[in-house]
Amino acid sequence: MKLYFTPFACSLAARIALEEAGLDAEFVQVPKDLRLPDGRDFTEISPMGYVPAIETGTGFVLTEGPAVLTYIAELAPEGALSFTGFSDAHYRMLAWLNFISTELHKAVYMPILGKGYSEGEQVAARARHARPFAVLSRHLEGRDYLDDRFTVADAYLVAVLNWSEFSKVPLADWPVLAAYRERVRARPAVARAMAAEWPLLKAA
Ligand SMILES: N[C@@H](CCC(=O)N[C@@H](CS)C(=O)NCC(=O)O)C(=O)O
Repeated sequence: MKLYFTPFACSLAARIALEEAGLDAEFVQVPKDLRLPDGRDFTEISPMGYVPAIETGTGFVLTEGPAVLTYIAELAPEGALSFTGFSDAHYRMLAWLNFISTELHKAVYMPILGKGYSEGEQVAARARHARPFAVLSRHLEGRDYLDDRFTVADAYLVAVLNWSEFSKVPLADWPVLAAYRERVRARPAVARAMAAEWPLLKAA
């Protein structure tokens, strides 16, 4: 499998999932001009030009973070990254993936970190963090992970919370969330994934 990524973007969640599951992959860094090393334009793979995208050995191409993460979770050894198919916990995980995608990634961080947003839009986006952070903080109080054990939803959440300082989203004011991020970052597979991308981010 190939993972198309940008250092420390949301695609970091997919790298964490692959590391956690011990799955092999080729990692292709998407350049700023979207021209891939093989000459293709990245929009031929991901029509919006967004990471993450995966390409399997059989040529199946999948985009959209929550779908990519669910796919990797299904490939992983049973129970490593998700819960059995038709279980309440499985659907809770899907709900968290959607929550992170819509209430945090797109609503809060994207207008701050993405291109083409006005200062007013950035201020409004930053202010939107309080409601989802309060929900998450209440939920994570007394819990190690979003559910009874680590899943791809935690991989996505840590990748998104990583952007807080850079976006001036005040994570330090939310001790439960700050402690959760430290706990997830301390997992060996998460630390390995972040260490792999750190020099690439600095070089970018
Ligand atoms: N709907 C996509 C959005 C992914 C997305 O926003 N990716 C960002 C990085 S975190 C990206 O590739 N941005 C490049 C750009 O804005 O040109 C998903 O959920 O996977």
